[in-house]
Amino acid sequence: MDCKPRAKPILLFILLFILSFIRSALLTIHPSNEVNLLDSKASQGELGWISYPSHGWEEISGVDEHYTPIRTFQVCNVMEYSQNNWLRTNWIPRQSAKKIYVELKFTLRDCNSIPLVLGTCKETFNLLYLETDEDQGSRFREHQFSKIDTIAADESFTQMDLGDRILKLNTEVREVGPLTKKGFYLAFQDVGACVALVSVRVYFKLCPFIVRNLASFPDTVPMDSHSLVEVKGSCVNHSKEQEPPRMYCSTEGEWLVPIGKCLCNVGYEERGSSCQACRAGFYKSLLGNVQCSKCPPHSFTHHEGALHCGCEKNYFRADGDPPSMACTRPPSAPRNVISVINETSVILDWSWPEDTGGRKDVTFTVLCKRCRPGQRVCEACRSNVRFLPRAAGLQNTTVTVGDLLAHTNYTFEIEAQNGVSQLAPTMRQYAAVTITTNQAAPSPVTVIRKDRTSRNSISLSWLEPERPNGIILDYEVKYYQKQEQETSYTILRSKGCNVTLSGLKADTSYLLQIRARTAAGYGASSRSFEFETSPDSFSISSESSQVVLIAISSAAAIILLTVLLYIVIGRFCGYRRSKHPDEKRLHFGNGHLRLPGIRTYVDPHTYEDPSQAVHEFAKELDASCIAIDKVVGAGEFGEVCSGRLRLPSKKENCVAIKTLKAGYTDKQRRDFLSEASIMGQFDHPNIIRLEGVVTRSKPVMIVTEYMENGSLDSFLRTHDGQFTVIQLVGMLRGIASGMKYLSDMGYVHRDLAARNILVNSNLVCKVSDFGLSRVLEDDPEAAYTTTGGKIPIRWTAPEAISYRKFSSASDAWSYGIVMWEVMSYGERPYWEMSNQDVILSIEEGYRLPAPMGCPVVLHQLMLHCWQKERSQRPKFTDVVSFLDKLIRNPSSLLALVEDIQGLAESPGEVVDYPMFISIGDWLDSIKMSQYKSSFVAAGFSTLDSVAQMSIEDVRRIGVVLIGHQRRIVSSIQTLRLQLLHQQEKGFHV
Ligand code: ACK
Repeated sequence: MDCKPRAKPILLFILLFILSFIRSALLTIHPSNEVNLLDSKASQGELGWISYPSHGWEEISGVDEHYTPIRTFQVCNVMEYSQNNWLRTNWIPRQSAKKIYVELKFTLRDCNSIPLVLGTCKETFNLLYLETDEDQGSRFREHQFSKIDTIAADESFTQMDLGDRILKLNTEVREVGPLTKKGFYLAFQDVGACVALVSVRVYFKLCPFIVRNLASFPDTVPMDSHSLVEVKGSCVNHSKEQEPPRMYCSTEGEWLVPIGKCLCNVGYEERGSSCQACRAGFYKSLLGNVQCSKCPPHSFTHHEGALHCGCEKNYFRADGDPPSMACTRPPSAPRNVISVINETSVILDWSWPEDTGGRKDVTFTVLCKRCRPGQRVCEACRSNVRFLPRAAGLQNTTVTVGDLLAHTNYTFEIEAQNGVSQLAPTMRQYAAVTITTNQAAPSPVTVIRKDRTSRNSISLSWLEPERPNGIILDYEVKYYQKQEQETSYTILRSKGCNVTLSGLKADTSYLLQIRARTAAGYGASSRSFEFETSPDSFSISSESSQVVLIAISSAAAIILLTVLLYIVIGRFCGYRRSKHPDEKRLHFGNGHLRLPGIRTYVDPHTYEDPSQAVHEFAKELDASCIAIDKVVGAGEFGEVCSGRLRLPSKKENCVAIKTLKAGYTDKQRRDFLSEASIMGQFDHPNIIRLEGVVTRSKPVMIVTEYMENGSLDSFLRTHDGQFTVIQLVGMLRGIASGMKYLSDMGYVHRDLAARNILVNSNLVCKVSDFGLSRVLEDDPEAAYTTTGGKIPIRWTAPEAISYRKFSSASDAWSYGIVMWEVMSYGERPYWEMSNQDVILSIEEGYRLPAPMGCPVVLHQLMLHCWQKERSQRPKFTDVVSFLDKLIRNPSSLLALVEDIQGLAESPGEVVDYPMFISIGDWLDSIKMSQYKSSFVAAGFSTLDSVAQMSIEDVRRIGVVLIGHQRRIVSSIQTLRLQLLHQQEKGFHV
């Protein structure tokens, strides 16, 4: 609706009407909106008015009510009949007045108070006027005057009043208009009253000059009629019209209905009714009647009237930044860069910069440089290096870089950028990480051919993988009967592209998968191929059957002989190894390993002379190349120091030095050095690297790479809550990758725990602690079991505790515990529960609840690692690829265990573990029995009600210790998980 007053005169009229009622509240009435044309009081001398006849009105000097001298006129011919006394003012110029007001102040005597005047005395007089264009001097003609009104008194006075000098003054005002001539006279006609004219004031009304809404409106004379005068305002200095300013001048000399307004220019603010320049240190960038604002942080102005503030040194404003925004600067470098190398790709992950420069628009750019050995300057990477999701403008703190060259050094410079980075090229900072890629594993075998089939053997051949990515060391052929569904399988290794599977059942379907192995490890398995052996009734001619029979019998004899030989040799070797029944070899479920001879871990104890093993796997270092700086810890055999290793023609490296304390026995020396013999066999970015040993001088030393952040458990405890989930997963991925390598090598660690993981400055985690006897001796966590072994109970799988069945699957259990340690920032597994209670509750099915803030998927992976049936635990290769998927798809980590709603959709399976029956059982299981009565007293008497509890509830019922609160809350989360799972299965609690 168009509400402009011009367009809707009726509306305006109504508005004016209403406004006229409320004008005292809304409108300003100028106190001096009356302009005098005549004021008799102002004249000190004679007024010189004409009296006719001369004995009528007479001019007298007197005083007013404030005793100010005034000129008055009196007449009091009350005793005589036919009075007609005139008093005429001087000629009064009209000026701009259209309508005038005549204000008379007078006293009039009450006829009753004068004796003997009955019939002649009057109590009124007449007011008249005459308009002329010029002063007519003393010329006076009665009939030319027009009567304005008869004036009567409201009050009269008596003798007594006069005696008391009390004046009863009447005031009467009359309007006269419209006036058209240049001037006028007023006349007072007395017809027999006793009247004293104390003062005469003639004025007109004016709408006076005013500034309203920053527009000035000049003095305006109102109309003589009741219509309003529309007046246009002009904007005050330093302001601009927003909407044309207008007002209306009423006949009463009042300004009505302000419309439109002016706005102060930029750099100026409204002060009083003018626009004033902003003071120094303030600015105004917008047109409008807002106040000047203080310069935002890191900006200033030294002059007045500023439109915006300039930035301090080293602070900037980006193009789109509003003047109200603080000046900002480029962010500091990203922190805690970690790299997870996967063959020829690397996942980089980092933390947000400490200082974002004061901006929210931080993105990250990753620059890839390839560094050749010996060259000081690195060159930009080839353009075919792939960045996922991209190299520049990253909003998340992770990127995957693929298609790198194998065995090549790369440096990645990760720069945090914001909207002002371009403006300050010299202030830009980046974090750099240098990595060396591994070799890419071979691609899968895709073409397999069946060459020959018999009743119990199949000969196959295949083509080399399309991308071998290195020299193929051998192929692994895994096969099993189709109907047995992989529960029992056999693995063969073949150096060439063919193999014969023998000892098969006749007329049976077999499924088979092949994978190639290079120095980079195994490639992905081929898809499953299906083959069938020939049926029993396979018909052959009697002649040939004899030949076949002879051939079979001779083959059987040869096989029998071979088997016998194998058993004899095996026994002999077995005897030598029987000192270590927990042989560190891969276990393949029910399957069996054949064709050894490829590079696997060699147990140093199988050597006649263990020092021979040391020299085979560890480099002897000259003690003069090693400088010890300080002691960083204590090991079982002596001190652990940090220092530097400078090998001839190599650059100096920081190293850790484990020393063997003086006075050792031969056995201690052997055990000490066995760790080097084991470590020296490994070469993996997530396994602590052996630099060498010193055995030819004293002290005997083992020198390894230096890990700046020490052991993982204490590192996490001192950085509680400081990492992103992705960073924690990156660490776990590194550990899993190291463990995959160890399990592929056939090495079972047996003491995998956060205390045995070391962390370097890039947050890369490496598996360490490989001593043979260390599980028995070195580890303070190890305790004697009923079977006599010394075992770190909290980290060890039940079958290893019960009957010393150590395997990569028992390492997987320990890995689950390490996951729990990492996600809880170094919390002690099972808290203060005794070892015996841990064993019992694990046996009863209890599993550690998810630590606070732990993503559902990670807790499920933990639970998967803690499957009672060891064949059902994940292989490390599966763990690595699962964690890689999580890192690539961080949104999968968003659902926390607290976030119970997310569970239904979360990937993976909820592992089944037992339900508690009562609050007491539940609290007992987490060693929090002391709170039983607190729970019950607060009304939490069912598991359902406990599952609804928040951390506030836990605090409210009186759990004060933070550690206890944490334990109870994380256990409540697990309880919810269980309840949900039980409900899904239709159980009622
Ligand atoms: O937690 P830490 O500082 O890290 O204390 C233990 C201590 O020696 C006894 O094992 C530290 N340590 C062991 N190996 C290394 C290494 N390669 N680099 C740095 N510190 C190490 C460990």
